[in-house]
Amino acid sequence: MTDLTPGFQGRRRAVDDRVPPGQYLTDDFPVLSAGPTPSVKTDRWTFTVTSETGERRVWTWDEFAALPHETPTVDIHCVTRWSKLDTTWRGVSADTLLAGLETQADYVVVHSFDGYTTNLPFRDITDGRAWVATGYDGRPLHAEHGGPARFLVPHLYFWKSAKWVSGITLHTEDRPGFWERAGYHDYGDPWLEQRYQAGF
Ligand SMILES: Nc1nc2c(c(=O)[nH]1)N[C@H]1C(S)=C(S)[C@@H](COP(=O)(O)O)O[C@H]1N2
Ligand SMILES: [Mo]
Repeated sequence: MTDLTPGFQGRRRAVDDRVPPGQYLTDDFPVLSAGPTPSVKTDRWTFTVTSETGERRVWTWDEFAALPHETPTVDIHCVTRWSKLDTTWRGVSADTLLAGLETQADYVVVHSFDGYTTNLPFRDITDGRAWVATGYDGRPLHAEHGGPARFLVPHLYFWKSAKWVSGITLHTEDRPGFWERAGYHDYGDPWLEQRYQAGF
């Protein structure tokens, strides 16, 4: 392969390094939902953060839209083995939603309007690693992909990125969510292939 330019080799290696073990790349955006797509109207949409002591922060759609937004470009990895590189979203960082909140919580549960839940360590939604996304690829987020708003935690398998998100609750103990109770891994690191729990 001595005829390849260093630049080409460099780019190829960089892409391979971004695909976790057991995953293949796709340019499609598959839709994976446990049930039908719920109709979530923005005029009745709210996002609620509830701390372990019951302190609540609630945003309406308009209040949420007024928060500072970011446009992260990230790679996403589904446990069904597809990965998609350089997806661009628009959303509010979880850091913004949690700023100044008094909490001793070590875990969060993300809640959705369809009843879906998923659990994460609290630290995994801090430091610019999680967003509530309302836009994808320059457009409002399509309902099939979780619109009007979904959670986005790209460093974990995509089932942790709850669609049609309604809020997060903070907890001092771990509370497994929908797929985690059905045998998916509690944490779901794609680089460690944490797909399913032992025993399922
Ligand atoms: N509310 C809700 N969120 C959800 C799901 C769901 O069924 N309901 N499925 C999860 C799973 S298993 C995956 S892989 C991703 C799929 O997101 P996509 O349909 O946008 O590709 O959403 C996750 N978030
Ligand atoms: Mo999934």
